[in-house]
Amino acid sequence: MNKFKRTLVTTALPYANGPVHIGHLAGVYVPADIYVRYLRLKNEDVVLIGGSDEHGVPITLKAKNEGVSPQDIVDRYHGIIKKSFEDFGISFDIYSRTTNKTHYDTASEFFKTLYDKGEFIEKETEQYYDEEAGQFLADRYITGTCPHCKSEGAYGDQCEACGTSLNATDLINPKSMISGSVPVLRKTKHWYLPLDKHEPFLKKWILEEHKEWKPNVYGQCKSWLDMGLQPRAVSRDLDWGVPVPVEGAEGKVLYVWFDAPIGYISATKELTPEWEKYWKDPGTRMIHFIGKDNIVFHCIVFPSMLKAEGSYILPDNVPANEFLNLEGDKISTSRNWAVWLHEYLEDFKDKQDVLRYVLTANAPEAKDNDFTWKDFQARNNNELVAILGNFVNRALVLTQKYYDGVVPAAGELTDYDKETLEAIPEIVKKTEEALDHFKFREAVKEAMNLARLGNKYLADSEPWKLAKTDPERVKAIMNIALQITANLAILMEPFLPFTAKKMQKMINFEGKEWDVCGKKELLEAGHKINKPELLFEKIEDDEIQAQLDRLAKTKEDNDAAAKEAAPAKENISFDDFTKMDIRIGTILEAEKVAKTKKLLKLLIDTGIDKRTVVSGIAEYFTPEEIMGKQVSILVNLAPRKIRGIESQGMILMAEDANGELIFVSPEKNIKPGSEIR
Ligand code: B3M
Ligand code: ZN
Repeated sequence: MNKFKRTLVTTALPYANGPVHIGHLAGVYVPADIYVRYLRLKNEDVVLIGGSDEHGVPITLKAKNEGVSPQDIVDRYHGIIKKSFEDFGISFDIYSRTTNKTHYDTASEFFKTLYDKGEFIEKETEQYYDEEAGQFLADRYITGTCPHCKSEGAYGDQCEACGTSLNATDLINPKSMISGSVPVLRKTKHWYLPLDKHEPFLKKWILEEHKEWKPNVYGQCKSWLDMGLQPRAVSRDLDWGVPVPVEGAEGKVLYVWFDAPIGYISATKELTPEWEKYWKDPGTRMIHFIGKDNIVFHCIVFPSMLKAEGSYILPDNVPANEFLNLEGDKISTSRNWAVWLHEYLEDFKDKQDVLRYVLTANAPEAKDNDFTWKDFQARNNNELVAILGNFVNRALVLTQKYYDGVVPAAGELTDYDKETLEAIPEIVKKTEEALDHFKFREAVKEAMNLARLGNKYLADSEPWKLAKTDPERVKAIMNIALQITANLAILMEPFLPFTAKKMQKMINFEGKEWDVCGKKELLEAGHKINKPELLFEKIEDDEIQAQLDRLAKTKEDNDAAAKEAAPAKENISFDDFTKMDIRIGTILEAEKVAKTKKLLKLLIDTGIDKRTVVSGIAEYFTPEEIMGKQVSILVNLAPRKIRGIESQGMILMAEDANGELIFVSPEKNIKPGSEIR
């Protein structure tokens, strides 16, 4: 039935330069985890491999910006990412990282093998060099004017204004982002993987032998192959990464996309001394779970590397997902437009399965999809609570009530009972079929259909009305409801592992395997179940509103940041400046000026005297919250009357492009009257 003896499942290694968000989970890790849990329940030999991708230019840039080392950055985020995956029950057999020694050795050796086999071509090209900083510049380190749309601030690899991919040498007026100096062209040598050489093989292997791959994956491969492949550089002039292990390659490292997929191999090595059987035995089926932006690397580049090496197997399938958007906009780390996994758990404690469920039911399998908080709430309240939770709770509570928690014998069955029981194995079969084909949306929908079936069965049969009049009938109904519950406790495990564990505990049905699924008599008469607890709870409107408010605030902040700062004013002399007498003062009293919206009357201790100042800040601050605050005050501004009150001076405020006001206050308390200059 299956020509494979074991399965190796890999998940894209997230860059360790930020935490992970719902897009990561929906696109890669939840589907991979569902798949692996399913295979494990079927008792198959399967390993789930993951880890952090800790190389690449963005990590070095972030380190530079923060004034720390790249290692500091990746240590920080590797920890956060690993914890998030654990919290969400992503059941890695190993979650490794690409800065460890095993990986350096493995990547280095892999390169060396290809090098010795003559699988690379060496090319000398001209690349930008920063003479002040004394280093070659990665394309991301260079900015300039875009040759296409002429906008400033285009990067050496891409203009973000018009979206064109660029070569650094295309930029007009290039500037190094490290020193700000004008870079010069210098000769440098690199190693290239001649993808063109592998093209005939790839065409046959993908286009002819893997027609079953998902249409989005197959289609992307086809268009790459139709365009024709070019040699790709596999080394970079950079000081962060795996050093190129050949003589004369000082200051060069392996390109991050060369070493990262080898990370899958290194992690397997760390996991087990038998790693080779997973990577080299044709009896292994290798599956890469990735997002759509990684397709070319996993379907074309990495297979070419493996093929060139010669002793490795190739992936059997690459079920890449499309992207998940958030409330209609692309998820973006730099714009903070995301639901971060660690933050989700602060707000929705212990609700991992709710998010897993929503992300699976709405997974971006065939096209980009949108996550909305309203949909999240609706799926929780109308599906998890109202269908699955409600059914299981009813079945268990009634069993406690009528039979003290002991499964009753079914006795005689009606046609409706038999039909209901017949439906169980059918639903299980459909769920399996969907899982086998990486159709996780469909799979979870089928699994929920079993809960729907149970819910409808109980609602139709109304055992609570028959308790007195027809106790034999009630026994049959409750027996069937419990068989459905037991089936659900296994069927749901790949999707909702935390909930399934709870269910299994509640019905005293732990440690079972997938093969019991679909059976009509999982719980024998006389089997004792435990006390039920609620599986899910309603999510209220205010919880959802809080999330929407947070996103609205992010939008506002982003808009404000995008607005230009006001243009600079004309120069003044130092004398002009010293004419202003600016001091620190303390607000002693504050009250609203009657019949105005904006004005507060303040009494300020200026260190020289105590004086009244009228300030237009009432829309931003209440009198109570600013009492006692230290502020900056221009004390020699000529007094003027505002609404009949003499204002003696002016409080200094900072105002952003959106008109938000904040005080300019000393960093710590200082004596009133201290001069600002
Ligand atoms: N780190 C890109 C990404 O996170 C890259 C994946 C590597 S998989 C070997 O999208
Ligand atoms: Zn442009």
